[in-house]
Amino acid sequence: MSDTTLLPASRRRFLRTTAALGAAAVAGPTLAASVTLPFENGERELVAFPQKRPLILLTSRPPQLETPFSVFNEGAITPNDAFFVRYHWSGLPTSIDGDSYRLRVAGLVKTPLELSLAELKQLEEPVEVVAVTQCSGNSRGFFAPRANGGQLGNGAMGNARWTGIPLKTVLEKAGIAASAVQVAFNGLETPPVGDGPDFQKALSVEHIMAGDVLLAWAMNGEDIPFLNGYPLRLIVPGFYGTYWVKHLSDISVLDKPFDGFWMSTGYRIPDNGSGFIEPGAPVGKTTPISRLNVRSFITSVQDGAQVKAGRDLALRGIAFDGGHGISEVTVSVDGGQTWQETRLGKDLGRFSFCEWTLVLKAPRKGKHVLMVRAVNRIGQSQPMKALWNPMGYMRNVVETTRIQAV
Ligand SMILES: Nc1nc2c(c(=O)[nH]1)N[C@H]1C(S)=C(S)[C@@H](COP(=O)(O)O)O[C@H]1N2
Ligand SMILES: [Mo]
Repeated sequence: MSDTTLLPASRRRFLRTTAALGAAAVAGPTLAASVTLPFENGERELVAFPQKRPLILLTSRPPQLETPFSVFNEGAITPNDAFFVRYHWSGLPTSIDGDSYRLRVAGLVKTPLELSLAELKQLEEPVEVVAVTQCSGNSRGFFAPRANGGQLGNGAMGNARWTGIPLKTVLEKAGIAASAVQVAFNGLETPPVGDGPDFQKALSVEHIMAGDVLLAWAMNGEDIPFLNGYPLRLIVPGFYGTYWVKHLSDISVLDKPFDGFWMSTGYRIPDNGSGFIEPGAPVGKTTPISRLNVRSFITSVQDGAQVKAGRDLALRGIAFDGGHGISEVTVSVDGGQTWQETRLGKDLGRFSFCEWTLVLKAPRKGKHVLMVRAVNRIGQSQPMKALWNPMGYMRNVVETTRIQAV
């Protein structure tokens, strides 16, 4: 079977649209529409990439696309064609042949492996996990003082059902050495010549052997879309997106911590327990970013919306955390003075978006400030006042939505 039979229309579309995008980057993009994110210089175009509906464009080379926030009101699972996209380097392969693709496992192993997709799929019974991936810099555009990096709204996150096998299974098949400490991961794309360090990440052996890190080939029951990591990506439930290496091609078992740029310099946070500091304070010692902070959003009303006074208002939204699971979501309609408990939706597992609903009893005429706050099973929650770090990572302030009842 060739890649054209695996991805019949989509691959051809990818090749064609990639060429068109190349021309567009010179002539100015051809656009579906535009939106304005609610911060300075927040004007963004909506652009449709291969296998994607029009998404909010941050950069086209490399592709960086945000999910329009309204998508999160449609359900707990983010559709593949609306799922955000983030890359560090523009050197993407123009096509990937699922047939000749091999996953290499090397380093401190008894038997180095080269596995085809078909072989991987037969190693053991596939497993599924519903898990959120969120870019460390999601919501960076709201940081004040401004943080350098892509000025993202709240759309660099998504929740999908991933199918694959535990990475642990593959490492056991290769036979890792007792001295193994970390495992490094590389994907198929490369930085443009001379431009910088290849995107590679690493996890501890201990983390992988706990069993929840997966090698996934399917997303929401279909092949993973090209821009989300076809044909295989690493799934690291509960961890920020940076570890979820796409187009995974090389796994290397190491007897010491991996020292590549994206672990030793990039994606590090202040090593002070919270990862946040006072604006302007010295960063001090740093540590690699890891688990997702608790977050929650109202998805059913937009900031500044007008609603009917005296009529019940059905509110809904989502909450998630780094894998302990959400235990409570509360909403305030008086700017944080009092809080009402919401009803949690179907439990899709501790790594998933958790939906919540609340019927707001007949709001009085006038302005109201809604707030939403989640708590996870170990009591972690969200700060009332936004916390800060110079990288603009891990934002998780209690979100505020102003409405006017008329
Ligand atoms: N091969 C590869 N994998 C990668 C990256 C990348 O640049 N190259 N970026 C990472 C980062 S920082 C994020 S947030 C997620 C984004 O996943 P998505 O594009 O599927 O939304 O992919 C991760 N995996
Ligand atoms: Mo990211």
